[in-house]
Amino acid sequence: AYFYLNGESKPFVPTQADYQKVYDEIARKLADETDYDDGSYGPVLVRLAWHASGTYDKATGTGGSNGATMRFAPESDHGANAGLKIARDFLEPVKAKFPWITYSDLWTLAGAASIQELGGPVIPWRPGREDKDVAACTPDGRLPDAAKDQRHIRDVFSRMGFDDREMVALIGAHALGRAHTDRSGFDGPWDFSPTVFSNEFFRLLVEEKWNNRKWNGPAQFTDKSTSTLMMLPTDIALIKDKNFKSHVERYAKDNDAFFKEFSDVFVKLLELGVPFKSEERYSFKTSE
Ligand code: ZEM
Repeated sequence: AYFYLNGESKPFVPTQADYQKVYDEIARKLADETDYDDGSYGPVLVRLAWHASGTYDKATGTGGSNGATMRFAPESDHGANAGLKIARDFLEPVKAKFPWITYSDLWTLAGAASIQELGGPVIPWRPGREDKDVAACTPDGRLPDAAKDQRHIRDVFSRMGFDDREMVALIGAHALGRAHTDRSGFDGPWDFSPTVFSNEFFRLLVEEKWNNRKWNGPAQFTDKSTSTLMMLPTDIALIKDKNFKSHVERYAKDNDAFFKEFSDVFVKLLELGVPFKSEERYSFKTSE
């Protein structure tokens, strides 16, 4: 990535230290701007990184984080991407401050930074994505539909190249954030600490009793103890399916295993379809 700074003839080649500055700027904004949802933009940034990457199709090599085509309609208007303008807008001042970084590197770096800043594992990250134009937008329907079952989860995630264990680990990101009726139609947080990355989602899945919520919205589940939490039909599919459930139970018991396996699979997600020139990944320093 060469970037000519104003008036300078030397190409600017960013180093790990330059990317750490971008990380630090995102971390600073996360700490300062607490006027959102449960006090953090982190969850919606994780979702942006995931939706930018999860369009990947192994068979055709199309989609994925390379390109940042969600900047453009029609992709920005896909139903699954409702609400993600908030995350893209949050990152605009970071892009303005570090104009040499591509949007596709910035969005994925912000996802990695948010996982770390919210108490999750280190997410080794490498640069090299390039932004593409509107013609590279992916067709609608590549991201999963929460109303469906385990067959749909396997269809969508195996198209990206993931196995059962990786699918369960990835969906463990639902420890973070919440659903919004004006975005997906679903409503509520998955756990009691939606701004802390942990295995709480898995613990609640196995330890709590989940009933159908009686309401006017789409079919979702609510916890018997407090009726304040929610699970999507696809989340409940993780305990209905025998093989998925074995991983849910393992992660519920072993947070270290979850952190390790989540980090590996999130790295893989953010890199799907990217023609990297370098093997080297950077492990960013988490802020205090
Ligand atoms: Zn989610 N996700 N997701 N997810 N997701 C939502 C929110 C968040 C599915 C899904 O339909 C939904 C993964 C997998 C899957 C996050 C991260 C990751 C919401 C609520 C829905 C409906 C949106 C709203 O209303 O704001 C389905 C069906 C999935 C697979 C079967 C994976 C993989 C993720 C990351 C690795 C995060 C962090 C959120 C919370 C966003 C927020 O704004 O708080």
